[in-house]
Amino acid sequence: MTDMATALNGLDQLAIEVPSWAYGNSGTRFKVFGTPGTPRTIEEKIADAAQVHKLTGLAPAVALHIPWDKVEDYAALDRYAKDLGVGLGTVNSNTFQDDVYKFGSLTHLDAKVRRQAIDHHFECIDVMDATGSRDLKIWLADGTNYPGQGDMRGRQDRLAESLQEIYARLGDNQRLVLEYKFFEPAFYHMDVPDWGTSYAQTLALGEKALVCLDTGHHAPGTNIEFIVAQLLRLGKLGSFDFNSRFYADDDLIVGAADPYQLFRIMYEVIRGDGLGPDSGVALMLDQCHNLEEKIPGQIRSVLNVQEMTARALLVDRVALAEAQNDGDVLGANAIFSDAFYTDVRPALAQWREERGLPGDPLAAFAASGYQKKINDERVGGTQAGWGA
Ligand code: LRH
Ligand code: MN
Ligand code: MN
Repeated sequence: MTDMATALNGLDQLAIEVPSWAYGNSGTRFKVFGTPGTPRTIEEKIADAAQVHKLTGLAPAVALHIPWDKVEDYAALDRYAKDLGVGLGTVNSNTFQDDVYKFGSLTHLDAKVRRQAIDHHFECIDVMDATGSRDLKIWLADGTNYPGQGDMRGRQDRLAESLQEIYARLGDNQRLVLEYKFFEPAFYHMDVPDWGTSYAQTLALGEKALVCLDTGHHAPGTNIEFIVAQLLRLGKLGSFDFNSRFYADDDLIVGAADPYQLFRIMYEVIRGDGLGPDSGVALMLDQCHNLEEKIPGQIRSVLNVQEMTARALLVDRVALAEAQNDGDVLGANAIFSDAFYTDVRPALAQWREERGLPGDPLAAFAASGYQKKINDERVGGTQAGWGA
């Protein structure tokens, strides 16, 4: 196995974007439970996100969702975030909550609806210009519920045209990432259901268009790390939305359901040079905390990503290649899984302390009094939710 000190050096490359919406209330279609201290404004969401970074050193950027995080002055919001020690990251568009998009947005039959959806993306690019954000993330709820309901092929053509207009608006240092999802809210077909569709659409646009992989957006049993390896090979992996799932798009704490899968994904990220600020791959969380407190929930997630990255860095790639070349099936598998089964937690606590961070960020948060402070302060107003 690679020695621990060498492996942990690689962790300095790790930076994870947290989503603004993780700090608001969320739930299922049955109930959204309120939580004391929940932010009422984007400024309060950013303040909470800053706590995650302060205690872990892992989460220097906050992703925005427009119009959920709409403000008058985005440059001022960026300055506010920087004063708290974080930056503003990916800008997510939203064409999934307005009545006008009932039958689609960028794919809609009616040119007026497509125009409105394209203009919304132009507005998102204006936000990026003000915040200095690099990435515009597009996830579309577009699709149909019944065979025959729509012309799937015509919808692909209209999608390509709409994306082309949006792409043409991007600045030199800006990118578009197209997220796919195999079902929901549409149940027969989604217009961007899989990485192949996202790849084909972004390839047609050009090199500033890339694929976003949300780990909760595949059919059960899908080998996600294979998709990661393939997209990195093709130079088309732009970003991740990390979360974990038992059944569908559960949006649970990253690594909670299947830490081994997270390890395998991070191994392919490292193998494909996808780790680090210059890699062009943005590691983002996309989560909802329905029952648990949100700030510790986000801390748990970024720590899980760090822990599985550390274990993946432990894989002895030279020995693994030798075993693979020798056709040593069990030997190769043992080298791979030995790294996974290594407890890196004591070494990570030390790694943090060496960097002036608390060895146990969750305990430090509990001891900080921050939760009590916001519970007391944030009374009145409307708690932000997933969608507000
Ligand atoms: C869709 C999705 C997409 C949205 C977010 C709120 O399921 O993953 O990334 O922007 O959830
Ligand atoms: Mn997502
Ligand atoms: Mn999702």
